[in-house]
Amino acid sequence: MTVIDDLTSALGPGAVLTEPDDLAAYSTDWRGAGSGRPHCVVRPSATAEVATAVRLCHEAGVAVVPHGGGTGLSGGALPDDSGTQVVLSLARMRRVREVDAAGDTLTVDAGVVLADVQAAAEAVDRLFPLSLASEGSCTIGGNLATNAGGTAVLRYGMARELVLGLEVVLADGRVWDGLRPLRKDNTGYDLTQLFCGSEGTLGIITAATLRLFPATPRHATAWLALPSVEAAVSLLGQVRARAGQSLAAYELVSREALDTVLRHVPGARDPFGERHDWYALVELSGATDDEGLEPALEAALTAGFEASLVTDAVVAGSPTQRESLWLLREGISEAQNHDGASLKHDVSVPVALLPDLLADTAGRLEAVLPGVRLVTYGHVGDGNVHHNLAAALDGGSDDDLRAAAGDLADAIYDAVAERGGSISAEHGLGTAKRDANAARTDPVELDLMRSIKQALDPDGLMNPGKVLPPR
Ligand code: FAD
Ligand code: 2HG
Ligand code: ZN
Repeated sequence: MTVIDDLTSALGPGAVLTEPDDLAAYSTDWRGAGSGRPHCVVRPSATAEVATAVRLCHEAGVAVVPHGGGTGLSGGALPDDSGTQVVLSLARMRRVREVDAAGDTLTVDAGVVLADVQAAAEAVDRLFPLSLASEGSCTIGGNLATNAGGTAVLRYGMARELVLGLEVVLADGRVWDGLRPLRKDNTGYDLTQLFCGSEGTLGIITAATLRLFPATPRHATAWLALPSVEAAVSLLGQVRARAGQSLAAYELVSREALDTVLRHVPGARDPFGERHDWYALVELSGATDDEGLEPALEAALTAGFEASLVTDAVVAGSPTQRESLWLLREGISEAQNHDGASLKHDVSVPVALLPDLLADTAGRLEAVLPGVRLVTYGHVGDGNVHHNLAAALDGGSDDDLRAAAGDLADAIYDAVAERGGSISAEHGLGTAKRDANAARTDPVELDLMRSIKQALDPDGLMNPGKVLPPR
């Protein structure tokens, strides 16, 4: 019996895909930037079926690659080219298991799409604050496995800060039930946090108990033109001083990034008549009308204009206008998919060092590939920028860009390392950033990670080749 026969007889023929047409969707990622060859795709519909599938693969010595929404940007959900790895899709595990409005928790299957998690919270007048442009496709299991960030981190934290408990299928097929809705629980090592950000290399998340927050249906949103990244960082302080906990998002967009959206996203429109070098999207949010969101935003903008930190501003006057401002920020990643090759670098440094990092890398990148286009944007409030690179529009070539990819990445990563930063702030390592990270990580830290991997997955069958380089 092959593992396909075993899986088919245990889970039924409908749960195992083997036809080339069916496998195609699991053979490439959202960007079309990576590829792999699945042996088959197994689609369990419940935790017990995930456990059975993983146990059968374990017994057969076959590697398992978990797959959520397939929107990850580091190649983590792709099998390798060997044609021997089984992709395990959580797409049929879409059950909202329990909503506890009194306890402010929500328990869901791992395959529930993030937008549906948000909607389940909204249905009981609560907020699940994780917010990504991919929220209509990514799954909560994938979000936790990558410890996703997004636009609400400065107020609510990364995905790992939004989870209280997990249910996980381990490498040998046993199920760990850690679905505890407790806010306080000091009973030993924090296993829940161990699985967050582990990118499917330690086990398969099958369900999660999540934290809910008070709903924030009121918003005050502004799109600002700024003279520099220094101004963006200084203005952040001004906004914080006036908005306090109401500050919900503070996003940076370079002119190159805005131009990319304007070229490719239908309905996108530059709110200003003039061109500017930098833009910020600032949003305050709250529960009621009497929280003074508009006055706080106005006071911050007035201070910003007086200190020459802001050169122009538009404040959303309606939900539709708010959406159109957000489109200019959230549309960037999608727009880049239609704008030729893009080398993605998702880096973070302490926020005060961002201006210096961007100035320094601009010079280093120009020295490697004259004219290279810096499509920079990101979550400036968290010190996290997407320092994406594209070929010059006039005369640049994607081939030249790709040929210089290694040197361009080194230029960015060296500058980041010199400032104590991270070369993967929120997208994880997968295969795309695995080696670059290992080359820059303290050997003691790498050893600790290898020990954890060895303890939880001694046969190396859980998403092998991701996060840690093969020995
Ligand atoms: P997949 O892509 O399917 O998988 C990602 C990784 O998690 C893989 O290693 C996979 O093996 C593993 N995995 C998936 N499900 C499980 C599971 N149940 N158990 C164990 N391992 C699992 N990321 C951010 O952090 N911030 C952003 O702002 C952001 N914006 C994005 C915008 C766009 C347009 C796109 C396309 C992506 C964006 N991302 C962002 C990337 C982000 O990582 C993913 O969108 C999301 O977190 C991945 O979820 P997924 O379900 O698609 O996971
Ligand atoms: C974002 O912030 C995402 O829009 C995607 O993290 C970043 O595509 C990217 O590089
Ligand atoms: Zn991002």
